[in-house]
Amino acid sequence: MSFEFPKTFLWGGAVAANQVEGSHVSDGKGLSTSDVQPFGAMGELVDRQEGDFNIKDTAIDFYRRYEDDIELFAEMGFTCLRISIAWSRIYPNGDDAEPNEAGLAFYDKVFNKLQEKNITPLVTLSHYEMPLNLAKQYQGWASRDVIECFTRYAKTVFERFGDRVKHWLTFNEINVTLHEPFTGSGLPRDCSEQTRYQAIHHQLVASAKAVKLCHDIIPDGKIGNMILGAMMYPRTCEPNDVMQTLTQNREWLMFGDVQTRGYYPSYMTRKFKELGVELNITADDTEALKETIDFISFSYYMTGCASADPAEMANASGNMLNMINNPYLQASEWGWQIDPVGLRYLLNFLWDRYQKPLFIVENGLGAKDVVSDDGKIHDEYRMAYLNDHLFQVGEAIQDGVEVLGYTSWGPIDLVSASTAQLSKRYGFIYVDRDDQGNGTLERKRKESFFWYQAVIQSRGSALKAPTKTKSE
Ligand code: BGP
Repeated sequence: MSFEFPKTFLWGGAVAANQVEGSHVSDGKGLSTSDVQPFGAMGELVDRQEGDFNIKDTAIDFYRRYEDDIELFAEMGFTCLRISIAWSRIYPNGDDAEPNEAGLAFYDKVFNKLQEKNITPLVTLSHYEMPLNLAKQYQGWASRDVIECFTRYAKTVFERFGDRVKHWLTFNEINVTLHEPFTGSGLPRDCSEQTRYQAIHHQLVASAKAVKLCHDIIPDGKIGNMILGAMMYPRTCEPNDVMQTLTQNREWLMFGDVQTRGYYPSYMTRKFKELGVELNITADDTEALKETIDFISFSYYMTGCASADPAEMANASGNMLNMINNPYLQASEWGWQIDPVGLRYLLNFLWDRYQKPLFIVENGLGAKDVVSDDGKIHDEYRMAYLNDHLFQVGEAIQDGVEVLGYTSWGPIDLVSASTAQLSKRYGFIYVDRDDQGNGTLERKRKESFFWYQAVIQSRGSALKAPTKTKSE
């Protein structure tokens, strides 16, 4: 590709606290909702007993190894690292009057290290976790009181880190409550639509309030939302399939619509009516929602198809979502359908709809890597996947879309959010640890490490016209 990405384009990777840090009760941290999900977001919850194994308790030990890991990211040429703050490190119970200084001190060290390496932090306030106490005592986000707990937390971290952190995101994949209510909102899986949408409403209000706080406390800061970008295509061109596709896409677009426009889109009125949902929206909520985000961020792993035919929908699957397979696409080992062109399509679609800068904050291939006899990890399938996706990002930029940056998911192997496996590897850096927790935790550069380094160094001009992926 002869095209060079803009000089300001941010290149890097993305991780989440509960999937990398470990040290789940160190230095005053409280238990989080993630700490009681040993089988991942799609598994059952457990009441923790002393001695129970949860791979996230140690994860990849980023809590103690962050300096070396950041050195490796810097060696690859990262200009950006997306991390999340574990809310329960700062407010162990969520409703504490005072923050936990040791938790704040940890992130001080991380941000100082990033500053030393000239890596711009992009920080998510809540990535698939909240203090467990809030889920247990308050029914999670179903409670309006949690808005205040969250804004207290947001204010604390903006005031403490605002001098070094200028880029923020509110809730990771804010639409996830529709699919995994405990992961998204601390709610039971079988909660009613009324509870689920009220919790979502509270999150949208909390997000808007955090946006306002960020604007007030960090005047040169930028804050965005984060959506699971699950673009659906019609399974056929039969008009009812096309209409069904619009309906399903609106399930996630609704979040971006509220967060960019400051009010609910009109199509939700009918939807709420049909679901029998009556939201409690106060005058203060309506006012708060008016504070809109500065940019839109999203994760992108796959696309799927929608159909108006219930028999077709019965075969739907896909990462926590209801998607029919697209016969034109191949899938990863975990069945996630690989669609690089869909990323260009989504970028254009969001740009046309919102005219706000976009940031791809997750994208990557989970695969079972093998350490070869030569001691190396030849992950050519990952390079092919990322090459093809980044190539399409370049195309979108040439289409005129404003793209702020790209942080690949899991630049270092980490624990899977959906399945809690470590063997579902995304990294440029291999971590010696298996799903049972065996291994030295030693880090090793994969072949893709040097590939990504070259791509960043060339500002994308080293990318090649699309190649084939592992599954082909
Ligand atoms: C997104 C989550 C991430 C991450 C990623 C990959 O939905 O925001 O936390 O884990 O998906 O998914 P998984 O880890 O299940 O492979």
